[in-house]
Amino acid sequence: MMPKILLVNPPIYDFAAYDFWLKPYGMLTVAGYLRGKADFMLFDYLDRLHPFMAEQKGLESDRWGRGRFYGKRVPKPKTLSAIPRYYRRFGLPRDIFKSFLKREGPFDFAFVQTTMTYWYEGVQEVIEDIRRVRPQAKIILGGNYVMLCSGHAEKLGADFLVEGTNLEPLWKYLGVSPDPKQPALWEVYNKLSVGVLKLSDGCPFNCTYCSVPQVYGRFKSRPLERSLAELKILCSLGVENIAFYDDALLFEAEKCFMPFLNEVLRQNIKVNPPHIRRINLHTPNAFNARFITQGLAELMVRAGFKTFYLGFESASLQWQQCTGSKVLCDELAQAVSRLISAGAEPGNITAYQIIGHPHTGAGELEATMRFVNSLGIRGMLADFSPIPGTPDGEYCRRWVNMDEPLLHNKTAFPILLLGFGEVNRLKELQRQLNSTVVG
Ligand code: B12
Ligand code: SF4
Repeated sequence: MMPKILLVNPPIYDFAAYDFWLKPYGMLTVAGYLRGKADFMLFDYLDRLHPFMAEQKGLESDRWGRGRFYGKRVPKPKTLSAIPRYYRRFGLPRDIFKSFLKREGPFDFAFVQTTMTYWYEGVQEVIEDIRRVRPQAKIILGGNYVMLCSGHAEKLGADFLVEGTNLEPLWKYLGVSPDPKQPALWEVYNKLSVGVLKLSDGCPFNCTYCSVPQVYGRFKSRPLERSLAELKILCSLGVENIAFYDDALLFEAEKCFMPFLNEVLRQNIKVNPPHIRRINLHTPNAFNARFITQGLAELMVRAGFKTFYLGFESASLQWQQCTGSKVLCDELAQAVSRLISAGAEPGNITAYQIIGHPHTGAGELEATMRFVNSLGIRGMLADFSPIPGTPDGEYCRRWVNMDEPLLHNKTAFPILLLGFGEVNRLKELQRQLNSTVVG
C-alpha cells in the first residue's frame, strides 16, 4: 500500500504579510519526486483560492495574481514587545484545519513547509494540531527555517528534519525511492492561478547578508526538460502568473535561462485553454542587473516577463564593495535602459534597496532612493532580516539575540536599529518618490 502523506503550508505570525506569489515550493518539489508513489493531500493555510477566502472582502488579487491574506490580530510575543506595530496571524482559521484533519485522516506522514526563520510560530501551531488530532502521523519539517536554525527547530517536537539539500536521509526515513525527473506536485491544488518555477540552485556571489551560498553552494542549473515539463503542468492547471524563485536566474543565462525561454517561445507554451492569454512571468526574488544584455532583455519581454525586480540594495560604492560587489550603480542604470528599450514598462521595474542593514546609514539610503528614482523606475525598501551564520547576521548579535529567530523579523530589526520614526519617514519618502514614476 502507498503511504498517505499530508502536505501543510502553515499560517504566518508577523506584523505584516502579503501574497507576493508565495507558494510552498520546497515541499511541492519533494512531493513531486514521490509522484505516483504516495497518496497526497494538501492543506495550504495561505491558499487565497480556498472557498473560505471567497467569502472575505478585500482579498481580491491584483492583475498579476498577488493580494492580501486573511488575517486576525493576536497578542505580540514578549520578545517583540518593543515594536510599536500590531501583530497578526495570517491564513485560514485554525478550525478549518482541525476539521480537515478529522475528516481526511489518518495519515502516515505529514510534511510541513517552513519558510522565514521568524515564522516558526505557525509551524508550532500546525505540529500541535496534528499531534492532537492525528497522533500517529510522523511529522517531517523541511525548508529555510529548518536549514538555518536546526537547533531551534529540533525543539518544536517534529519527528524528522530535512536540515540540508541532501534528501537521501528523507528517502530512507520514508522507505520510498524518489524519481528525481518528476516536477513539483502542483496538481495537488484544487484550483491554482499562480505558480512558481526555479531553473537553478545556488549563487556564484557571496554577499555578506545572505545565506544562499552557504546553504546551496556553487551555482547549478536544474535539468531543462524537467523545468519545461513543470511549466506545462502549470499551464494545464490554468495558471496565469508564474514567479521565478531562482537566486541567480540570469547567471550563465546562455546555459539555462535563455534555452528555457527560447523553448517556451518555440513550443508556444500558453495557458490552458489556449485562447485565454499568455502567461505572465515575474521575478520577485530579484535578478542581477549585471547580466542583462540587450538581447536577454528582449527575450525576457517576448517570453512574457511583466514585472522586473532588481537586487540593488545600495548606491554606495563602499557598501557594495564591502558586502560582495554583486552590482554597481552604472550596471543598474544600463540594465534599466535595456529593459525599457526592450519594451518593459518603467512602472513595472523595481529596484530593491536595503533598509536597516547595520552598515547603511539613513543618509546613504536616501541617496540610494534618489538614484533609483532618477532612473525613472520604482524603488522598494527591503527590510533587513539578520540571518544567523552570515557575516552580517553574526555582527547583529550586538543588538539582538540571534538564537531567538523571532528577532530576525524584517519589520523588527530596522525599527530596533533606526527607530520607528526614522523607518516611517524613509518609507514615506519612498512612497513620494514612487508617485513620480510613470506607468
Ligand atoms: C522565494 C524567496 C522569497 C519569496 C517568497 C517565498 C515564500 N514562499 O515565502 C519572496 C521574494 C517574496 C521573498 C521575500 C523575502 N525573503 Co526570501 N527567499 C526566497 C528564496 C529564494 C526561496 C525560498 C523557498 O521557497 N525555498 C524553497 C525551495 C525553493 O527550496 P528547494 O531548494 O527546492 O528546497 C529543497 C530543500 O530545501 C528541501 N525542502 C524545502 N522545503 C521543504 C519542505 C519540506 C516539508 C521538505 C520535506 C523538504 C523541503 O527540499 C527541496 C529539494 O531539495 C530563499 C533563498 C533560498 N534559495 O532558499 C530566500 C530567503 C528565504 N528569503 C530571505 C529574506 C531575507 C527575505 C526578505 C526578508 C527579503 C526582504 N527584505 O524583503 C523577504 C521576507 C518576506 C516576508 N514577508 O517576511 C532569506 C531568509 C530570511 C530569514 N530570516 O529566514 C532567504 C534565505 C534568502 C537570504 N537572503 O538568505 N523571499
Ligand atoms: S547575489 Fe543574491 S543570492 Fe547571491 S549571495 Fe548575493 S544576495 Fe545572495
